[in-house]
Formats: sequence, C-alpha cells, structure tokens
Amino acid sequence: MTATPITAAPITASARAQPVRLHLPATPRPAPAGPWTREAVSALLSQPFMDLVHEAQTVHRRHWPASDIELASLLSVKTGGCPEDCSYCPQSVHYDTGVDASKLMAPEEVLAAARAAQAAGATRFCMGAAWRSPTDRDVEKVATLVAGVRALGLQTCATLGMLAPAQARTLADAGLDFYNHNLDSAPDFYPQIIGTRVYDERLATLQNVRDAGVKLCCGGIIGMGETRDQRAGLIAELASLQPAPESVPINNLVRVPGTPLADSPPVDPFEMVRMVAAARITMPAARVRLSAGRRELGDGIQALCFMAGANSIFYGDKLLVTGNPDVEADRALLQRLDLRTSGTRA
Ligand code: SAM
Ligand code: DTB
Ligand code: SF4
Repeated sequence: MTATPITAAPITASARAQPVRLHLPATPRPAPAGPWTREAVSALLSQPFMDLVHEAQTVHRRHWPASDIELASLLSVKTGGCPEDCSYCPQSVHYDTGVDASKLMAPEEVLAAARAAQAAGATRFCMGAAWRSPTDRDVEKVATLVAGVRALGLQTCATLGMLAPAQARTLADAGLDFYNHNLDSAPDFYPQIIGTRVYDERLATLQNVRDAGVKLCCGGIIGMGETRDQRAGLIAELASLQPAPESVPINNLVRVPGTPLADSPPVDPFEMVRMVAAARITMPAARVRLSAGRRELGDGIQALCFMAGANSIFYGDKLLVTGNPDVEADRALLQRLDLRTSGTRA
C-alpha cells in the first residue's frame, strides 16, 4: 500500500515519468573509526531477533525511564518546490507529486499551530522547510519563529537544509534546541537516492550546527532498496559522530506516488524494530524517534519498537505533507501500552 500526500492530485501516467537525474559519484570516505564499525553494527543487526530486542531494552532501561515517550509535533513552515532531487521526497521540484510550492508561513500561523500542538500534549515542535539551503533572510525569519515557539515553553527543532556557520549561530541565538539534518542512508547507497548533493555536505552542516551549540537530530530512512549491511552503515556513521546525535529519527519510507521510490517493495517491518534496537544500543543517550511511516507499521510493530528503545514519536495528524496516525489513535495506543508522555529524562 502506498501513501498519498494530503494535498495530492491524481497522478497520471505521464506524471510518473521520471526526469533524467545526473548522480554525483560517491566521495571516497574513511570508514567510521569509533567503537561501532559497520561490521560491528552489521553483526548487531543480524543477531537473533529476541536477543537483539532484549539487549536494546536492557540498554534502554539503564539510560531512560522505561515507559516514557516524547511527543514531537511537526509543521511544514515552507512546503514544496525544493531544488534537491531526494528520491523519497514529495517536496522535490523534480517529481510530480501534486504538492504545490508555498511561501514561508506567517509567524502568527506558526505560533497558532505550536500552541495547538502543545495543548494536545507535544513537548517538542519541529519546523520543516523544503530548502536546499536557506538564504540569510530566510534564516532571520525562521529565527523569529524559533524565538516565538520557545517562548511558549516548547523545545524547538528546525530542519531547513544545509546551513553555513553564521546561520547556525543565528538560530542558536534565537533559542533553537535541535537541528534536524539526516544522513538518511549509508555513504555507499546515498548516490543512488540523491544526485544533487554529497554525503560530506551533510556532515559539514552537522558540524556547523554542533559548533553553534545546537543539539543534533540526525537519523535516516529504511525501505529505499538498501541492504541490511547498508542500514548498518548508516547506524555506524551516526554512532561515530563525535558526540553522537542527541536525537535519532528512524523513518520508514512513505512511498509517495510520483517519486522514484513510489513502487519500492516494502521492507520487512521487523527491520524497523532491528534498526531502532541498533540505534538504542549504539547511541544509548539519544532520543530514538519512531518517525515517518508509522501508519504502515501497525500497533504491534510500534509496540515492539518501543520495546526496542524508541522513546519519541511524531505526534499530530500530519507529518510534513503526508499523513500520520491521528492523535486519538496514538493516545489510545500509548494508553494500551501504559506509556507516559512527560518527555523528560530520568
Ligand atoms: N529539506 C530539509 C532536509 O532535507 O534536510 C528538511 C526537510 S526533509 C523533508 C527532512 C527529512 O524527512 C529527510 O531528511 C528524510 O529523512 C525525511 N523524509 C522525507 N521524505 C520522506 C518519506 N517519503 N518517507 C520517509 N522519510 C522522509
Ligand atoms: C525526520 O527524520 N522525519 C520528518 C522530520 N525529520 C522532518 C519528516 C518526515 C517526512 C515524511 C514525508 C512527508 O510528509 O513529507
Ligand atoms: Fe525533500 Fe529535504 Fe530533499 Fe528538499 S532537501 S527534496 S525537502 S528531503
């Protein structure tokens, strides 16, 4: 089953025809040197499932309250028209997905959404913009949004594409707590999904964000046709960042009609549980967020992901442009599993 963006128009056969994409060659990079090499993570991911989940739950309980889940809400403050060609993304200008480009939202609209998210129980508010890299003027405007959201008492997160050092400092000064910038996949798979930027550009922004004193939210996507070893490669890269990201979103590909990955065979949902477990074991102090694609996972797999150490979800009826489980369904699931939502650490 594929997901449809909320704003999608019917996709015609011609809209499915994909443009020719010029992919950049993979940059040769040294393998991660930390304790979590790709080989070590690969071995972890391929452990017997029950052993892996047991180990992850044990690590989780050492670092976090066992039953506490953070609720993070997302808002697309600037939607569509992105010049990047990320094969999974409904907001890329390269694909006809029925998502129209819009301008940056006005502060009062964003603050109204943040207040509503807070009233519904969210403790973190993430603002996403479909930019390759914002202009300084864009960053100034988002800084105003960040300051406003923080003044409400919410933790702030933004995801705006690549940032220069001074731009990261502007956002830090406005009170940005987290910057989301995903590595998405292993370095050797990356050129197959994105042709308009290279892995090292991603790493440079992560460094600029760190240098500005903003915490990192950095993870990836599974289900794009990568191998399990390539999933291990992603986890090894994340765990080898010095320090590791404070927040790690694990996304299950939302297959959006019109994108090149629309017809990707779905990944075995137990791979999602394995990824969450590997993230928990290798990055014990991180919030591991069960992110996009929860609707396709169902309640049982989500429960296993919580068991494996996921302690955050995107909460609210919409992600950026695609759907998410509705708030009532999430509240019911958390209640059935006796999960609390204080969003605080032990
Ligand atoms: N433009 C910015 C960027 O790429 O960093 C911020 C927004 S972008 C939509 C944020 C992240 O959403 C991507 O890095 C990717 O991991 C995730 N994402 C986008 N489309 C997705 C999809 N169809 N399924 C799952 N995750 C997706
Ligand atoms: C992340 O890792 N996942 C979120 C958030 N960071 C910005 C985005 C998911 C997007 C899913 C597809 C969409 O709605 O555009
Ligand atoms: Fe989508 Fe972000 Fe890629 Fe742009 S950079 S196409 S918004 S994932």
